[in-house]
Amino acid sequence: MIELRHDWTREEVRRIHDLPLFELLDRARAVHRSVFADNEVQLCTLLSVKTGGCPEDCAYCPQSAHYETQVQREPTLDVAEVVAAARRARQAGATRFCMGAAWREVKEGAAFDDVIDMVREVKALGLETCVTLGMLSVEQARRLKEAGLDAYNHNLDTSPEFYRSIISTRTFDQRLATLGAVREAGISVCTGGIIGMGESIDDRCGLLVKLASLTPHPESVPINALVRVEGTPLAALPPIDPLELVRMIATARVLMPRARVRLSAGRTELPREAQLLCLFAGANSIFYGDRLLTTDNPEPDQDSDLLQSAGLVALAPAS
Ligand code: SAM
Ligand code: DTB
Ligand code: SF4
Repeated sequence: MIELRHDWTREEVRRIHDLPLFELLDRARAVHRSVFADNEVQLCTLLSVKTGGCPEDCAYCPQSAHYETQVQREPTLDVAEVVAAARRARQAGATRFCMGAAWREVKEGAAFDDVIDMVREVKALGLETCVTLGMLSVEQARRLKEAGLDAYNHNLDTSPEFYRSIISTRTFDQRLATLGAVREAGISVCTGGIIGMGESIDDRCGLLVKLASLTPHPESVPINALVRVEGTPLAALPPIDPLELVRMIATARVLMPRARVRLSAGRTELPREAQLLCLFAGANSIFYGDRLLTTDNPEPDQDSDLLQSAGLVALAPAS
């Protein structure tokens, strides 16, 4: 029996995070193998259904209207285009389709009605559905649930203290409130964060404490390495050491045994051995497809090779 705890302290988490690497890997692997089939990786495909022009000032984000980046503001995609992309993703082997909108929050109206239709139609293809639309109310979450939404992504991003130096236009508590609305509507919670934004190791542990304090634990925890985008305030930061990502993933795995931990943004800069080490350490999902929302992801062929080279298999659709 694995114990699920929600009361980890930052010190305890730091001790786990800082274990000798092989000891940390052993602990994470033991937890991972007690919950999941060892060689299965879920493939998720992302699509930006509304790109750019976002009023929030998230310092990492190329879609914020506060920064001059290559990303152009675009209208919401047609439902038919989104469904066609979802069909292609399913054909390529993805079992989860995640639609993102560069919104501060969900507003009632035609655009939200369209997203509701997207969810309904993508769900009808037999894919798991996930959306990330910014803040939302319980009522809006209920409408999404009714349409067939499986999961809502809304990241805590970093520790409550460091959060303030990354985003000024909304608070950490507002993020928690949205996650509460998602949970209340019976939608599964996808929430994680980003490393490489200049935060300390304690900040990373602080984020993990907050994620693990959610009761129940989030079903899905994306761990992103910052994609450093020209024009954003974080563009000139140094890249992370890949082993930092390995440690972050392994610690998340120990704290949240049943969560699907997702090796998310930042893989184009990670050597394949480092990616495999992340999957060894407890990640069991990747984004599959050559684009994330607005930035590059490895080519599908490369990813197929990556999995094959290690004898990993893509998670089959739930029957
Ligand atoms: N606007 C919505 C929101 O922020 O909740 C949804 C879309 S937003 C792009 C989803 C998540 O992508 C962010 O919370 C952040 O964690 C991640 N993200 C955005 N830009 C990133 C970057 N440059 N590198 C790594 N992760 C990033
Ligand atoms: C998450 O944690 N990572 C994904 C997904 N949730 C929505 C988004 C990554 C975005 C990377 C930057 C971009 O492509 O715009
Ligand atoms: Fe907007 Fe989301 Fe980007 Fe923040 S992360 S600027 S809320 S699109």
